[in-house]
Amino acid sequence: MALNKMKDLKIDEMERLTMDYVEGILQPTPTCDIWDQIWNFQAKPDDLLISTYPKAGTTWTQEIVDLIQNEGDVEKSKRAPTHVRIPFIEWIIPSIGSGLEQANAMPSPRTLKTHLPIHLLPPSFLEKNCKIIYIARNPKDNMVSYYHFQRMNKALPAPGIWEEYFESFLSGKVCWGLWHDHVKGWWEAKVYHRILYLFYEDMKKNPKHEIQKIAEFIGKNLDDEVLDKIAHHTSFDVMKCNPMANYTSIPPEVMDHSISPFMRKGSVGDWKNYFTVAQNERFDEDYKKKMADTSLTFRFQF
Ligand code: PPS
Repeated sequence: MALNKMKDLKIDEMERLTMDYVEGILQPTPTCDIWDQIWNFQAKPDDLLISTYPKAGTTWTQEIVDLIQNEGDVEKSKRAPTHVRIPFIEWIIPSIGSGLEQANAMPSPRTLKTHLPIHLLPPSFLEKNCKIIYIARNPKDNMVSYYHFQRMNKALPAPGIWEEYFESFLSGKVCWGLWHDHVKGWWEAKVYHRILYLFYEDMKKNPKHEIQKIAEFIGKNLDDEVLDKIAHHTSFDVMKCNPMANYTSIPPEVMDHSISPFMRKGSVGDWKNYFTVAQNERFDEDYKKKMADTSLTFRFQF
Protein backbone atom coordinates (compact mmCIF):
# COMPACT_ATOMS: atom_id res chain seq x y z
CA MET A 1 0.00 0.00 0.00
CA ALA A 2 1.43 3.39 -0.94
CA LEU A 3 2.39 5.66 1.95
CA ASN A 4 0.23 8.59 0.83
CA LYS A 5 -2.79 6.26 0.71
CA MET A 6 -1.97 4.89 4.15
CA LYS A 7 -1.79 8.35 5.69
CA ASP A 8 -5.44 8.88 4.72
CA LEU A 9 -6.56 5.75 6.53
CA LYS A 10 -8.05 6.05 9.97
CA ILE A 11 -6.62 3.65 12.51
CA ASP A 12 -9.85 1.68 12.88
CA GLU A 13 -9.83 1.03 9.14
CA MET A 14 -6.25 -0.11 9.21
CA GLU A 15 -5.62 -3.43 7.59
CA ARG A 16 -2.54 -5.47 8.27
CA LEU A 17 0.52 -4.03 6.60
CA THR A 18 2.24 -6.06 3.94
CA MET A 19 5.98 -6.54 3.46
CA ASP A 20 8.38 -6.11 0.57
CA TYR A 21 12.05 -6.54 -0.16
CA VAL A 22 14.80 -3.94 0.25
CA GLU A 23 18.16 -5.34 -0.92
CA GLY A 24 16.93 -8.88 -0.28
CA ILE A 25 15.60 -8.13 3.22
CA LEU A 26 11.88 -8.07 3.96
CA GLN A 27 10.58 -4.85 5.49
CA PRO A 28 7.08 -3.49 6.14
CA THR A 29 5.90 -1.99 2.82
CA PRO A 30 5.74 1.63 4.13
CA THR A 31 9.43 1.36 5.06
CA CYS A 32 10.23 0.13 1.54
CA ASP A 33 8.28 3.05 0.08
CA ILE A 34 10.60 5.61 1.69
CA TRP A 35 13.76 3.53 1.64
CA ASP A 36 15.84 6.24 -0.09
CA GLN A 37 15.06 8.69 2.70
CA ILE A 38 15.97 6.13 5.35
CA TRP A 39 19.21 5.20 3.62
CA ASN A 40 20.15 8.89 3.39
CA PHE A 41 19.33 9.62 7.04
CA GLN A 42 21.94 12.00 8.46
CA ALA A 43 23.25 10.77 11.79
CA LYS A 44 25.14 13.19 14.05
CA PRO A 45 28.32 12.30 15.94
CA ASP A 46 26.57 12.47 19.33
CA ASP A 47 23.68 10.19 18.31
CA LEU A 48 23.39 6.99 20.32
CA LEU A 49 21.82 4.10 18.41
CA ILE A 50 20.11 1.06 19.94
CA SER A 51 20.08 -1.74 17.40
CA THR A 52 18.50 -5.18 17.61
CA TYR A 53 16.83 -7.93 15.67
CA PRO A 54 13.11 -7.48 16.56
CA LYS A 55 12.10 -8.85 19.98
CA ALA A 56 15.65 -9.14 21.34
CA GLY A 57 15.17 -6.72 24.25
CA THR A 58 15.02 -3.35 22.49
CA THR A 59 12.39 -1.72 24.69
CA TRP A 60 14.10 -2.94 27.85
CA THR A 61 17.40 -1.42 26.70
CA GLN A 62 15.66 1.79 25.62
CA GLU A 63 14.25 2.17 29.14
CA ILE A 64 17.63 1.44 30.72
CA VAL A 65 19.40 3.96 28.47
CA ASP A 66 16.82 6.67 29.08
CA LEU A 67 17.07 6.17 32.85
CA ILE A 68 20.88 6.23 32.73
CA GLN A 69 20.75 9.46 30.74
CA ASN A 70 18.38 10.90 33.35
CA GLU A 71 20.50 9.59 36.23
CA GLY A 72 17.74 7.33 37.51
CA ASP A 73 15.00 10.00 37.53
CA VAL A 74 11.93 7.82 36.99
CA GLU A 75 9.55 10.74 36.51
CA LYS A 76 11.65 12.10 33.64
CA SER A 77 11.58 8.75 31.90
CA LYS A 78 7.77 8.82 32.13
CA ARG A 79 7.61 12.03 30.02
CA ALA A 80 6.45 10.13 26.90
CA PRO A 81 6.04 6.60 25.51
CA THR A 82 9.18 4.71 24.45
CA HIS A 83 8.71 5.26 20.71
CA VAL A 84 8.39 9.04 21.23
CA ARG A 85 11.41 9.34 23.53
CA ILE A 86 13.57 7.21 21.24
CA PRO A 87 12.50 7.32 17.59
CA PHE A 88 12.53 4.09 15.58
CA ILE A 89 14.09 5.42 12.40
CA GLU A 90 12.64 3.06 9.78
CA TRP A 91 9.15 2.77 11.27
CA ILE A 92 5.95 4.28 9.90
CA ILE A 93 2.44 3.61 11.16
CA PRO A 94 -0.55 5.39 9.66
CA SER A 95 -1.97 8.02 12.02
CA ILE A 96 0.85 7.45 14.52
CA GLY A 97 3.81 8.84 12.68
CA SER A 98 7.17 8.32 11.10
CA GLY A 99 10.31 7.58 13.07
CA LEU A 100 12.36 9.37 10.49
CA GLU A 101 10.38 12.60 10.82
CA GLN A 102 10.53 12.34 14.61
CA ALA A 103 14.30 11.80 14.55
CA ASN A 104 14.87 14.71 12.18
CA ALA A 105 12.83 17.02 14.40
CA MET A 106 14.56 15.94 17.61
CA PRO A 107 17.21 18.12 19.30
CA SER A 108 20.63 16.59 19.99
CA PRO A 109 21.85 14.54 21.70
CA ARG A 110 19.47 11.95 20.23
CA THR A 111 18.95 8.30 21.12
CA LEU A 112 17.53 6.32 18.22
CA LYS A 113 16.35 2.78 17.54
CA THR A 114 16.71 0.49 14.54
CA HIS A 115 16.19 -3.16 13.61
CA LEU A 116 18.18 -2.88 10.38
CA PRO A 117 20.84 -5.46 9.57
CA ILE A 118 24.29 -3.90 9.43
CA HIS A 119 24.46 -3.77 5.63
CA LEU A 120 21.24 -1.74 5.51
CA LEU A 121 22.22 0.69 8.27
CA PRO A 122 22.25 4.26 6.90
CA PRO A 123 25.99 4.78 6.27
CA SER A 124 26.16 8.08 8.17
CA PHE A 125 25.98 6.23 11.54
CA LEU A 126 29.32 4.54 10.91
CA GLU A 127 30.82 7.52 9.03
CA LYS A 128 30.08 9.74 12.06
CA ASN A 129 31.44 7.07 14.42
CA CYS A 130 28.24 7.03 16.49
CA LYS A 131 28.07 4.85 19.58
CA ILE A 132 25.84 1.84 19.02
CA ILE A 133 24.41 -0.63 21.52
CA TYR A 134 23.42 -3.97 19.96
CA ILE A 135 21.40 -6.55 21.90
CA ALA A 136 21.07 -10.15 20.77
CA ARG A 137 18.72 -12.82 22.15
CA ASN A 138 18.84 -16.58 21.68
CA PRO A 139 16.94 -17.35 18.48
CA LYS A 140 14.48 -19.84 19.95
CA ASP A 141 13.04 -17.37 22.46
CA ASN A 142 13.44 -14.63 19.89
CA MET A 143 11.30 -16.59 17.42
CA VAL A 144 8.53 -17.30 19.96
CA SER A 145 8.43 -13.66 21.00
CA TYR A 146 8.30 -12.47 17.38
CA TYR A 147 5.49 -14.92 16.57
CA HIS A 148 3.31 -13.54 19.36
CA PHE A 149 4.18 -9.98 18.43
CA GLN A 150 3.08 -10.53 14.85
CA ARG A 151 -0.20 -11.95 16.15
CA MET A 152 -0.98 -8.80 18.13
CA ASN A 153 0.54 -6.12 15.88
CA LYS A 154 -1.32 -5.10 12.74
CA ALA A 155 1.67 -3.10 11.57
CA LEU A 156 3.25 -6.44 10.61
CA PRO A 157 1.87 -9.24 8.43
CA ALA A 158 -0.12 -12.01 10.16
CA PRO A 159 2.28 -14.78 11.23
CA GLY A 160 0.11 -17.74 10.20
CA ILE A 161 0.03 -20.77 12.45
CA TRP A 162 3.07 -21.61 14.58
CA GLU A 163 4.27 -24.40 12.24
CA GLU A 164 4.26 -21.97 9.30
CA TYR A 165 5.94 -19.25 11.30
CA PHE A 166 8.69 -21.62 12.40
CA GLU A 167 9.58 -22.16 8.73
CA SER A 168 9.31 -18.45 7.86
CA PHE A 169 11.70 -17.54 10.67
CA LEU A 170 14.20 -20.23 9.72
CA SER A 171 14.27 -19.08 6.12
CA GLY A 172 14.42 -15.37 6.99
CA LYS A 173 11.03 -14.68 5.42
CA VAL A 174 10.08 -12.26 8.20
CA CYS A 175 10.58 -8.50 8.46
CA TRP A 176 14.24 -7.53 8.99
CA GLY A 177 15.39 -10.82 7.53
CA LEU A 178 17.28 -13.84 8.76
CA TRP A 179 18.12 -13.79 12.49
CA HIS A 180 21.44 -15.61 11.95
CA ASP A 181 22.75 -13.06 9.43
CA HIS A 182 21.59 -10.17 11.62
CA VAL A 183 23.43 -11.22 14.79
CA LYS A 184 26.54 -12.31 12.87
CA GLY A 185 26.71 -9.13 10.81
CA TRP A 186 26.64 -6.89 13.86
CA TRP A 187 29.08 -9.19 15.71
CA GLU A 188 31.63 -8.79 12.92
CA ALA A 189 31.04 -5.03 12.73
CA LYS A 190 31.89 -4.55 16.39
CA VAL A 191 35.53 -5.23 15.63
CA TYR A 192 35.71 -2.04 13.54
CA HIS A 193 33.12 0.26 15.12
CA ARG A 194 32.02 1.65 18.50
CA ILE A 195 29.52 -1.11 19.20
CA LEU A 196 28.66 -2.47 22.65
CA TYR A 197 27.32 -5.97 21.97
CA LEU A 198 25.05 -7.30 24.72
CA PHE A 199 22.92 -10.38 25.29
CA TYR A 200 19.35 -10.56 26.58
CA GLU A 201 20.26 -13.60 28.67
CA ASP A 202 23.07 -11.70 30.45
CA MET A 203 20.67 -8.86 31.17
CA LYS A 204 18.27 -11.34 32.76
CA LYS A 205 21.02 -13.05 34.75
CA ASN A 206 22.71 -9.94 36.11
CA PRO A 207 20.83 -6.76 35.17
CA LYS A 208 22.86 -4.43 37.37
CA HIS A 209 26.12 -5.57 35.82
CA GLU A 210 24.82 -5.00 32.27
CA ILE A 211 23.32 -1.62 33.24
CA GLN A 212 26.74 -0.63 34.60
CA LYS A 213 28.33 -1.65 31.28
CA ILE A 214 25.85 0.47 29.34
CA ALA A 215 26.42 3.43 31.66
CA GLU A 216 30.19 3.19 31.18
CA PHE A 217 29.78 2.96 27.41
CA ILE A 218 27.58 6.05 27.39
CA GLY A 219 30.07 7.85 29.61
CA LYS A 220 27.94 8.12 32.77
CA ASN A 221 29.36 7.35 36.17
CA LEU A 222 26.46 6.29 38.38
CA ASP A 223 26.65 5.29 42.01
CA ASP A 224 25.42 1.97 43.31
CA GLU A 225 22.14 3.31 44.59
CA VAL A 226 21.19 4.73 41.19
CA LEU A 227 22.16 1.47 39.46
CA ASP A 228 19.90 -0.45 41.86
CA LYS A 229 17.08 1.98 41.21
CA ILE A 230 17.44 1.59 37.44
CA ALA A 231 17.55 -2.21 37.77
CA HIS A 232 14.32 -2.11 39.75
CA HIS A 233 12.47 0.22 37.37
CA THR A 234 13.53 -1.78 34.33
CA SER A 235 12.62 -5.18 35.76
CA PHE A 236 9.99 -7.01 33.73
CA ASP A 237 7.27 -6.73 36.38
CA VAL A 238 7.72 -2.98 36.86
CA MET A 239 8.00 -2.19 33.13
CA LYS A 240 4.91 -4.30 32.39
CA CYS A 241 2.86 -1.90 34.55
CA ASN A 242 4.44 1.27 33.14
CA PRO A 243 2.19 2.69 30.39
CA MET A 244 5.14 4.72 29.07
CA ALA A 245 7.18 1.54 28.53
CA ASN A 246 4.69 -1.23 27.74
CA TYR A 247 3.30 -0.02 24.39
CA THR A 248 -0.28 0.30 25.66
CA SER A 249 -0.15 3.89 24.38
CA ILE A 250 -0.40 2.55 20.82
CA PRO A 251 -4.09 2.35 19.77
CA PRO A 252 -5.52 -1.16 20.23
CA GLU A 253 -6.48 -1.20 16.55
CA VAL A 254 -2.75 -1.45 15.85
CA MET A 255 -1.44 -3.38 18.87
CA ASP A 256 -4.04 -5.59 20.47
CA HIS A 257 -2.69 -6.60 23.87
CA SER A 258 -5.72 -8.83 24.47
CA ILE A 259 -4.33 -11.15 21.76
CA SER A 260 -0.87 -11.12 23.34
CA PRO A 261 0.58 -8.39 25.56
CA PHE A 262 3.71 -6.60 24.33
CA MET A 263 5.27 -7.37 27.73
CA ARG A 264 4.47 -11.05 27.38
CA LYS A 265 6.73 -13.26 29.55
CA GLY A 266 10.19 -11.71 29.48
CA SER A 267 11.89 -15.00 30.26
CA VAL A 268 14.67 -17.29 29.02
CA GLY A 269 13.65 -20.76 27.84
CA ASP A 270 9.98 -20.11 27.02
CA TRP A 271 10.69 -21.71 23.60
CA LYS A 272 10.39 -25.10 25.33
CA ASN A 273 6.66 -24.48 25.60
CA TYR A 274 6.40 -24.13 21.81
CA PHE A 275 9.06 -26.19 20.03
CA THR A 276 8.19 -29.81 19.36
CA VAL A 277 11.04 -32.33 19.65
CA ALA A 278 11.14 -32.54 15.85
CA GLN A 279 11.22 -28.76 15.45
CA ASN A 280 13.99 -28.51 18.01
CA GLU A 281 16.12 -31.06 16.17
CA ARG A 282 15.49 -29.36 12.86
CA PHE A 283 16.32 -25.98 14.37
CA ASP A 284 19.58 -27.22 15.92
CA GLU A 285 20.75 -28.84 12.69
CA ASP A 286 20.03 -25.68 10.71
CA TYR A 287 21.64 -23.51 13.44
CA LYS A 288 24.85 -25.54 13.33
CA LYS A 289 25.19 -24.89 9.59
CA LYS A 290 24.27 -21.22 9.64
CA MET A 291 26.42 -20.40 12.69
CA ALA A 292 29.46 -22.54 11.74
CA ASP A 293 31.44 -19.48 10.64
CA THR A 294 31.15 -17.37 13.79
CA SER A 295 32.58 -17.26 17.30
CA LEU A 296 29.21 -15.99 18.57
CA THR A 297 27.48 -18.24 21.09
CA PHE A 298 24.10 -18.13 22.83
CA ARG A 299 22.52 -19.46 25.99
CA PHE A 300 19.17 -21.12 25.41
CA GLN A 301 18.35 -21.73 29.06
CA PHE A 302 19.73 -21.08 32.52
S1 PPS B 1 10.47 -4.75 19.65
O1 PPS B 1 9.04 -4.73 19.23
O2 PPS B 1 11.31 -5.39 18.64
O3 PPS B 1 10.96 -3.44 20.06
O4 PPS B 1 10.47 -5.72 20.90
P1 PPS B 1 11.64 -5.84 21.98
O5 PPS B 1 11.48 -4.78 22.97
O6 PPS B 1 12.94 -5.99 21.31
O7 PPS B 1 11.33 -7.25 22.64
C1 PPS B 1 10.17 -7.53 23.39
C2 PPS B 1 10.52 -8.71 24.26
O8 PPS B 1 11.35 -8.25 25.35
C3 PPS B 1 10.67 -8.53 26.56
N1 PPS B 1 10.97 -7.49 27.56
C4 PPS B 1 11.63 -7.75 28.70
N2 PPS B 1 12.19 -8.87 29.18
C5 PPS B 1 12.79 -8.80 30.41
N3 PPS B 1 12.82 -7.68 31.15
C6 PPS B 1 12.27 -6.53 30.71
N4 PPS B 1 12.31 -5.43 31.46
C7 PPS B 1 11.64 -6.53 29.43
N5 PPS B 1 11.01 -5.60 28.68
C8 PPS B 1 10.61 -6.21 27.55
C9 PPS B 1 9.20 -8.58 26.17
O9 PPS B 1 8.42 -9.19 27.16
C10 PPS B 1 9.29 -9.37 24.89
O10 PPS B 1 9.66 -10.72 25.11
P2 PPS B 1 8.62 -11.92 25.29
O11 PPS B 1 9.44 -13.17 25.29
O12 PPS B 1 7.67 -11.87 24.14
O13 PPS B 1 7.94 -11.69 26.60
